[in-house]
Amino acid sequence: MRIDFVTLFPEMFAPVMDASILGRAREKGLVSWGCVNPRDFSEDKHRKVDDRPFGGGAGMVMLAEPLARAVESVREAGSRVIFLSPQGKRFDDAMASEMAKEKHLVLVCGHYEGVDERVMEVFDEELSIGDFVLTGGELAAMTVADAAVRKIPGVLKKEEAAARESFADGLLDFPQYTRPRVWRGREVPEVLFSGDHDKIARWRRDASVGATRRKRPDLLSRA
Ligand code: 4G4
Repeated sequence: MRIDFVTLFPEMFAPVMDASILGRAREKGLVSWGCVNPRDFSEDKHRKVDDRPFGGGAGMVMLAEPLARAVESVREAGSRVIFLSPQGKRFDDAMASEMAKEKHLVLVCGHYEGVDERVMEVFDEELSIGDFVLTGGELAAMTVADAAVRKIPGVLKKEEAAARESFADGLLDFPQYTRPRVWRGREVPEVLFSGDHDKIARWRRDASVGATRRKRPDLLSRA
């Protein structure tokens, strides 16, 4: 998969996109990414990318033309161009699974008070990672990229892949334990030492359902 981020702040991306599992995915050739900066497409001698809103009010609005040109410089037949915004459709794990099958994602990051409404037609869809406002779309774009890339076959090792199945069944993860067997007087559940793998699987399923009922009852009614 190829991912292009359209962003005024390209320096934000390498520390996230080249670290840990995403970095390993890139080294393996499973994903490649790059940034395109609307500032490089500004027609203005001061490389201006924003202006004051018509009708007045606080803050600045991103200019349509540099943003459109930046998108058009990377978009190809078959690209999926996604704008991250608080007004978008809520992103979830099922969408991440669909996205993992794409050849080319273009993730567009807004800034200031938002973008000129007329540029929206260059985007295929508008997504939100949750009901909160960020200073810019970069963290939302990288969140979407991370959730999609980890679903590409071969990105996760076998032992890492287990965690994927858990959310896919609509339940929260069961609790995990590691050494020491007793930590500050708190013991690991005995069943995990039983060696009875069916029994352990049943205990984990029950623990998943219990955790979901307590922490996220809204997920249970949907499942
Ligand atoms: C578009 C319009 C995404 C983008 C306005 C982006 C939250 C999300 C932005 C803005 C974002 C999200 C600057 C308000 C960038 N904030 N929930 N900010 N703002 O996915």
